Amino acid sequence: MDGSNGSSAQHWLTLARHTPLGILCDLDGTLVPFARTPEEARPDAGALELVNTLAALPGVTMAIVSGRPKSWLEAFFPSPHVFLVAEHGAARRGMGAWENIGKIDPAPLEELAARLERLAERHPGALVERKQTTVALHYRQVQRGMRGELLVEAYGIIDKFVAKNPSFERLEGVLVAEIRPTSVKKSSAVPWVRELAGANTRLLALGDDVTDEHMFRVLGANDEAIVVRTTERRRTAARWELDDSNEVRAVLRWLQGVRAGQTPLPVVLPRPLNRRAPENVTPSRDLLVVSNRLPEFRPIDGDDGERRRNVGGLVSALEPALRSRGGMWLGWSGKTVSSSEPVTTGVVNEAGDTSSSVQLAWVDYTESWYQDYYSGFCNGTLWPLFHSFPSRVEMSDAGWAAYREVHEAFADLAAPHTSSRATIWAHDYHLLLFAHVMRQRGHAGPMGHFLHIPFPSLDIFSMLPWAAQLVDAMLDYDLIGFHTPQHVTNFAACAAALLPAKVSDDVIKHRGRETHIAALPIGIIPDAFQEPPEPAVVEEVDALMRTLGDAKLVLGVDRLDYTKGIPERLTAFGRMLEMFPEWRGKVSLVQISVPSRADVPLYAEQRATIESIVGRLNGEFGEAAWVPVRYLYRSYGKEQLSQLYRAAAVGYVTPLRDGMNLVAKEYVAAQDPEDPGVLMLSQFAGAAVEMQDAVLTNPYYIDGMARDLDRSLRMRLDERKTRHAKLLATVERSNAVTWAESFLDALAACR
Ligand code: GDG
Repeated sequence: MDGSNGSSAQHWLTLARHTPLGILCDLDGTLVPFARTPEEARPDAGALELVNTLAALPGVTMAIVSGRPKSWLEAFFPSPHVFLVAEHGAARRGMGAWENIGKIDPAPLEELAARLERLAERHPGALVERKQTTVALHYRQVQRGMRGELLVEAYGIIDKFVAKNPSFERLEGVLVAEIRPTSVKKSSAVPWVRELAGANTRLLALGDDVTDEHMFRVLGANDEAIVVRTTERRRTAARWELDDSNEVRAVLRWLQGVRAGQTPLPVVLPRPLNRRAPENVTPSRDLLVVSNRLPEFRPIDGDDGERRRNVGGLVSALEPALRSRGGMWLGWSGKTVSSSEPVTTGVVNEAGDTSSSVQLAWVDYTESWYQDYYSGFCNGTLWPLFHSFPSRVEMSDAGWAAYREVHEAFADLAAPHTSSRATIWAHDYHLLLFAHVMRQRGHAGPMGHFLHIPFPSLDIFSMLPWAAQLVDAMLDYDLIGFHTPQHVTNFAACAAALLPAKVSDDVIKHRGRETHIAALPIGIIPDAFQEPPEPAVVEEVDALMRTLGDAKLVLGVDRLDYTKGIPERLTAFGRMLEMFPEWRGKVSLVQISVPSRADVPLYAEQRATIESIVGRLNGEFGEAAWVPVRYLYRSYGKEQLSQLYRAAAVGYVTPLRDGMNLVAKEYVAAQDPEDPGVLMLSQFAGAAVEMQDAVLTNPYYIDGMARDLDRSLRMRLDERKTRHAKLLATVERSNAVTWAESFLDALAACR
């Protein structure tokens, strides 16, 4: 007997005795435990007997409401007393006869199923289940850590299909993604059973999956729903919960005993779910991602704006993990409010009300936070310091105070929405103190941090008056990830020098805690740069290419930032034209500078510097039919970027310092393997550690860079192919999703 209180017991006794009583019970994960494959999950003799006995009781209507096909259900439940709902409601059998619900044309699913099957062949453990009106991709048996990669590709295929075929939708179940007709939902079973059972029926629905929520949501005030918590917690419309199929069977057996006139003691009763104001409750999330800026989730074109698709590399990397865990992403809304106004915070579901969708939570910044925290401490102090530009560092007490204040604001919002055991993953230099403020609020779960920019050497880092406090607070994380082994070494050296901490290569012990430190270099999603672009996209870049004539293209793409070494890069290009005049008229540099932090004076200065160098070079070398440098201060879509990358003979990636540099990886991914361009890469980009087959260059040494550029432009096809093949293998081996999964796996392993 569990600790259920007397009123719960009375409540259940009243329901169990009610006539007529309708029971709607899901199978997989509810009455039958999950097995490794759908074939292996078969109702055993105990489950079959229980269902048949309940169905035979007077005053009870017993319906199995499942996603399984009708032939499968019929094989197990031949008795006409058991009502069956197959494929989530597409077909149903009451009183012995099957009827199909609605007109569904399953033809478009054929090609989708074939594509998913080809995908599954490449991912051991993945399994495609083809039903009459749905296709399901099961990934329960795919090894953890390998699932994300599968899902990114699968979602790509499925989302395109759904966009083309709006009568179908993707639904995520427990380790299964299912594509099914939007018109068919388990909710249709509720009025059907109610009608069949007769006037005054009370219903009891049991299920574990998001598809069962459709049933739960349409139940009446006198009905009850029990959610089976086989996996992570998520939003539910049920008022009661049970742990597993054993408990479900125990409750149903008890109910059967009650109706048979016995008064059995309940071995277990459904436990009430604590429900605060039901409309506003945000469920506790098991994975919280925190970053300064929230990912952009843009509506799909032509859609009603409810379903959204994400843009941006970090989002693609984290999306599978967030979706499969029903995670939340917390960040700045991008909005500033006057300091006298209250700061608004909020939480929304990113994709309508699907309970497994990602939630977004945000904080607005006051103007003074924007000034002192974002522009000040983050971008005026930490950014230049961590990139080893000490002369550009600005420091103020107000900056440090605002830095701490904003962390408190983020934690105030995160704490009530996150279970105290949830996994938290914070990103970048904006959030170095987040673990510290969350531990102060009692957070006990694993917390990790990934630093996207370099961590500097001790002599640079110790210029910060709050250096020791910062490292001390960072040691409240369980895992800190960096792009390169050098960043790890730098951090360890700072901890050893500034704190009474015990430091080894990969663990720092301090204040009775252990923090693991590791190099976990980020990757990209290579496929995203390999797909052929849409014709409309092609035209704009083609027009740009036509202006270059036959000249070879050297391409630079960066946010406009002084760390990216754009003036040095332009100067080296000019120097190359001086040293190797034979290139004049035969090569053009296209430099795309994406506007960034334009309101910070240093960035405005940088822009002016770049523009004046471009003007000088074009004035000095330009001819009527040839413009040496095309400078574009704007951003391009990913497809246009891919097209430009592919057209470029040299990817000219020469930051003075960079945590990683994704453009280098994207350039490699986009090349034609039969005629690839050459990646010229700064030795001070984190990417250089993994990409030793690039032409590595020193961006501070202009003559050297000019020679390296000449060498890259002259490189023969066989050498280009050899280098590219090795670089591509690196880029494909560890991609953005494997990176996210490895980080989360490493974080879980810390505990
Ligand atoms: C920080 C670290 C680290 C560029 N132009 C456009 C555009 N981009 C995209 C690129 C690339 C991304 O922006 C730039 O990433 P980077 O890695 O090169 O540089 P940061 O922005 O400084 O990123 C860096 C990174 O974090 C990840 O950890 O590698 O070291 O500084 O993905 O494709 N995207 C679009 N239009 C453009 O015009 N859509």
